Amino acid sequence: MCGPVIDHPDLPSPASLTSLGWLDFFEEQREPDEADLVPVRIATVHRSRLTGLSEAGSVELTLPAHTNTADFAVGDWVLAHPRTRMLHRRLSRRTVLERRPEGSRTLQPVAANVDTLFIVTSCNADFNQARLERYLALANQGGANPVILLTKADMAADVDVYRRQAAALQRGLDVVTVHPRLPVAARTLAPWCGVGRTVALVGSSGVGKSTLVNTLAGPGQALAQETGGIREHDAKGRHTTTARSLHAIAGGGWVIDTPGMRTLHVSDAGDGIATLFSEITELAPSCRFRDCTHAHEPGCAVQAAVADGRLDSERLIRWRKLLDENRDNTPAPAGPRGRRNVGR
Ligand SMILES: Nc1nc2c(ncn2[C@@H]2O[C@H](COP(=O)(O)OP(=O)(O)OP(=O)(O)O)[C@@H](O)[C@H]2O)c(=O)[nH]1
Ligand SMILES: [Mg+2]
Ligand SMILES: [Zn+2]
Repeated sequence: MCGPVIDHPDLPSPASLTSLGWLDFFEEQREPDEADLVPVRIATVHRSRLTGLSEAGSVELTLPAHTNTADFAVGDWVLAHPRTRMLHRRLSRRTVLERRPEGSRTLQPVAANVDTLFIVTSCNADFNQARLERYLALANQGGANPVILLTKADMAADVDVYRRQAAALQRGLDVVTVHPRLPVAARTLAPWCGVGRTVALVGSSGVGKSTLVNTLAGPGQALAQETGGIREHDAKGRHTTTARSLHAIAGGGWVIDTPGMRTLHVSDAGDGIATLFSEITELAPSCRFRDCTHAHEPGCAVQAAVADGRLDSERLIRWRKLLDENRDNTPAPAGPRGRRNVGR
């Protein structure tokens, strides 16, 4: 008879459900006939395999026929049979980060049950306000708290310029400078980490995500994440990480590493965009016309804010562009009302 534990050198050792991030929110989803099943947190998702963590340790799940592993995300909670390790079902997610891959019709979950999304950018040519806004929309939409991490400050002339630009992207947004290779980074990020909490790292290739994972995991980490070099002449990273994975943080909590994304297309993110551009969406009710597009109408409160310098005209342009892209990418709901109103 084999027990529920399979040793995976790349996965951490046993932990309590609470320390794995289990909450009443998940417990309440258990049906009476599911009392004997064990909760497992998904740690890696492969084409035909799912690995996870249970109270007993690392688990390789047995998958029922016709399981589509693409329906699962790192960070998901599932119920499984304790002896056969047979996957029973996935529990509803508290938060989910989803993107639509180029050319795909369906959203793909990037990570689930993430409390804080660390959006990582280096202080060089990678820094791009429009790209950061896309990540912010993704976090807002999925229910994760976004924090901007500025890396490679040691190679930038004036970090404050980047910090100011990042902080202006969303009201109340935290912006933190970290050096991913230095142990002090773990202390800097401690306010968002801790027992039972989950953070995820997203951003372009080469900005230092995996380096930061290794620093947060500390010297006890079983298998370090591979980190890459960078082509310094154009500041573009190579893609070193190729899959998403869950790692234990030395001081408690979990961090999800993701591969660098070249482009992030927004779709189904109307609410996330409205939160991101709240200074614009909050002005709209003051416009003379209820269906004001804030482009050319008289009595437009948004245009008035641009005119007197309260609102950056570039920001208005980026808002419009993101909203248009979101509308084009979001399938219209069935029914007579046609295209979904995405907040304009
Ligand atoms: N000078 C300096 N180098 C850094 C800093 N952060 C990361 N690096 C280096 O940048 C390179 C790329 O780091 P990775 O951690 O592999 O980047 P990544 O974001 O995981 O990249 P992908 O896996 O391709 O998405 C490594 O050589 C790091 O040591 C920093 O703050 N300063
Ligand atoms: Mg990486
Ligand atoms: Zn208007």
